[in-house]
Amino acid sequence: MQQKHKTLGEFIIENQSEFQYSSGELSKLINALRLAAKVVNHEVNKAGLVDVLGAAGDTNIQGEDQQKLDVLANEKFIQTLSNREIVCGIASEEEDDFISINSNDKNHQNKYVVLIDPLDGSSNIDVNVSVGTIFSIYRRVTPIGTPVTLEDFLQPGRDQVAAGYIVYGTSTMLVYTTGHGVNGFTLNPAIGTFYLSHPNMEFPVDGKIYSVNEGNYIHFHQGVKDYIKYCQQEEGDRPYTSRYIGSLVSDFHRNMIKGGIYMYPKSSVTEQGKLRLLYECNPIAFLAEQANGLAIGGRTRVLDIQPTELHQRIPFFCGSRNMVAKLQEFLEKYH
Ligand code: AHM
Ligand code: MG
Repeated sequence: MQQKHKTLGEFIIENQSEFQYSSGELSKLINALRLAAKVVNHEVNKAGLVDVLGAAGDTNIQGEDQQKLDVLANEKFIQTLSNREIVCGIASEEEDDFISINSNDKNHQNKYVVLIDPLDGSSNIDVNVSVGTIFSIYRRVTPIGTPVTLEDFLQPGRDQVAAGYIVYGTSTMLVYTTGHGVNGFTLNPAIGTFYLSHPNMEFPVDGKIYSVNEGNYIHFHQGVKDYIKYCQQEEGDRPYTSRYIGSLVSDFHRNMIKGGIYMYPKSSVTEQGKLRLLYECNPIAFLAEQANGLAIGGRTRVLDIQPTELHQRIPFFCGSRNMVAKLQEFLEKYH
């Protein structure tokens, strides 16, 4: 049994043996993400001071250009991972192409690539609503010591070695999995340490919350429309409660704790859906399954989709097992 009040650092060391490839490299990598998370957390917490410190695009008193927070978060994560030389490649939602680290160095033995959405839901920052960072880690498929290629990043989600998110909410939490369940750590801002606060997180099998941007209802496919109507009907434990923050990490986090379903369907205006397979859907789907939930992209299991491009979008549904299964019944009716 895991004891409470363990620090994230202690937890990583104690659980290193569970990593399939336990050279300590993955532990170092998660430690680096933890460090970057603290830096970004500090910046996100200052966001309300933007009028005092200067808005993005302005020049501050030291003559430095102010940056948008999502650009800054992107830089912090990339810098931390590249400077510590613990990965061979990074792909980010904020970058057009992947970044190869020391790709010409034959002695470079690092085997992991990281895919990251540095600040998801960033349109929420201006109104002081929670945002998050999402990360996904794979073992490269090309030989160690050679430059990484697109193939190293276009792996199906089921091959993830680890995935997680940081939610910058009323408190800041880092939640991750290495394929052995999901654990959540809360930052004590006074001393800058993450503590294990949510061991073995699991979705309740049933839930009563549905999360979807209902403003787009008219554009949804019939199966999704019917499921939404089902959620609203008065019968048994329905109608369900509607909760939508518009920040995937926060909506997912709440639903995992309370029981619920998150939906971002494709529609007549967004034919592929909105969310990105590699930076958002795969890591969240890995967490969902590790927490005894389900994640589907249309009718397929998200983790089985073979990616074809870095910034690919898919329709995305995830959450409590019975809720996703019910939605699937509605989707099947129209196929
Ligand atoms: P982003 O990567 O541009 O921040 O977009 C992703 C976000 C998710 O966090 C959120 O669930 C969704 O977009 C909200 O989209 P919408 O405003 O269309 O409902
Ligand atoms: Mg995003």
